[in-house]
Amino acid sequence: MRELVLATRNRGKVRELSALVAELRVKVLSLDDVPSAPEVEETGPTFLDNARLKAHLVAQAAGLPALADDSGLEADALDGEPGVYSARYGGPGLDDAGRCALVLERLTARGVESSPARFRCAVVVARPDGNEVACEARWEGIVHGPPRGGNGFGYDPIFEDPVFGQTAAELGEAVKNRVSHRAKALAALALVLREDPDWLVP
Ligand code: ITT
Repeated sequence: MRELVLATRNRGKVRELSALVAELRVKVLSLDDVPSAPEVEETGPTFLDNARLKAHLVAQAAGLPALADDSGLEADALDGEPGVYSARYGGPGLDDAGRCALVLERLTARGVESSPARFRCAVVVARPDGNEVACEARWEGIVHGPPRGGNGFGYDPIFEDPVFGQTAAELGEAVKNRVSHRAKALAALALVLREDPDWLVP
């Protein structure tokens, strides 16, 4: 069976990606299976640059295809913040709840209670020989407080889907995995790979 390394240390992503790649019919490995995988400095200016960086470094280290996701939240009223800094917004002392609180504080500081926003996701599958497939997608919604819901991770409790009227943390994983930025990027990737099933193992 073909093998694919999930190049992420975020447990929320691992859970979602594992469900989303099921249709690729690959054996999924984690970074724990690749002890030589380097810590990646996400210094790129875009989600796509950072996803590329992660996927190629891990594919090289593992000698296997690797899938990386770079993603984050953009709030219009904050000029696109937290953006590519989503994981480290506010510095290393904050956890997910602290970062959600910081977004809400900064909205208040700008005199608004809510803002149009989107989650964005770039996914890249890289092979050790340097070839790659990349896809991007977004999930439009509204950021506002107070945080609601106990599912998901990251900014899910403050991101409301306008169709469901619920936050991503209230939706539950089955629904989120149909409508999210990550779900749509993975669906596009699956379409590309389905066209060329031998791409993962040339
Ligand atoms: P890896 O680099 O190891 O994959 P990371 O958490 O550092 O893990 P990113 O640099 O891509 O990953 O940062 C993504 C951050 O954006 C993540 O930590 C969350 O705070 C936020 N985020 C991304 N997708 C999200 C989602 O579906 N729900 C909630 N927050 C999300």
